[in-house]
Amino acid sequence: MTRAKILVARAVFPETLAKLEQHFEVEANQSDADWGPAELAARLKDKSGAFTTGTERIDAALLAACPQLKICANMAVGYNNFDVDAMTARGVLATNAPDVLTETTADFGFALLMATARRICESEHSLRRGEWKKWRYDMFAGSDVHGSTMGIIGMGRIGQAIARRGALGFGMKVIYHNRSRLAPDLEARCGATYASKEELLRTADHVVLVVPYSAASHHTIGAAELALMKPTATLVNIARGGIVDDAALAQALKDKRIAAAGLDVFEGEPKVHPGLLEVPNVVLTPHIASATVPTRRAMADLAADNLIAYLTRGEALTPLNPSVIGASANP
Ligand code: 8YV
Repeated sequence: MTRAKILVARAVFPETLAKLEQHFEVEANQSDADWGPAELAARLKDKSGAFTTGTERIDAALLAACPQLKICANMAVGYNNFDVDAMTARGVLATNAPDVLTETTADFGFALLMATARRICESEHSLRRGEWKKWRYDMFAGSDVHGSTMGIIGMGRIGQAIARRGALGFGMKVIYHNRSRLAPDLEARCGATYASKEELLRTADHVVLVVPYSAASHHTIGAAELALMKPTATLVNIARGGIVDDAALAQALKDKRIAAAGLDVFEGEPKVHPGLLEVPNVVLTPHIASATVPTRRAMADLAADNLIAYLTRGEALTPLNPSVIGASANP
């Protein structure tokens, strides 16, 4: 039996490659070379499957050049790099990697919130620069996390996991805003109450963004929203670049319009808005919210298992466009 050909578009754990090689003829990118869209399309031309991360754009132009393609498995829960409608139209299955990263990503969201509110990075940088000569009553005095009000925008699995940490572990009042309101029992389990976006921005001491990126959520936080926030408030973005207008945020931080921000994602990353690099009251991390070894392994395994399940059995574990299964002439 001939084995299906797949492309692994980025460097992955050697164990992930070995697992895929048991089932497929694999072209890998273990040197993690930067393939632009044209090279990605050229390499995918004769492949049935693609193992992608959040950085590879799968759109109508690429799909038109890759007629053999049947599945793209994303090693990420977010899938704004996929044009799912175009994939569905072409009969290409899209899968993501939900659930396995929920708790790890929520841990990181909380860590970023703590680091931001308690000025951990700013004070550490100052210490390293040799500026700690004596103690002072107001030295790096930040804002409290326990007992404060946390406003979460985007109340999916990760938002809910952050809410539970805040309500149960830190005695926070948790309010949230989401496209649709959670069922009352779920709200109770998260210790969270629904608020309008405006009410949330006006009243929260800490605003945490966990909303998926789409055209509708572009610049969920811009100058107008920042102007509604308390001057003592912090803002944390672990969602996607583009959810925040980074230029407006850099200006708000410079003007001390809000106290501080913690950012794991950026518009146009890995580029970071220069204004954000200039201000001290921001914690910047390079998109690592899901980066623990066990979680990254679980994400890679899930993406690999989706490829194996679909290309060998016509099944999928976490499909985004399940209508394609069965409808596709030759899974
Ligand atoms: C990924 C993420 O590590 O899962 C997501 O949506 O943002 C991260 O966990 C990143 O997208 C690389 O695939």
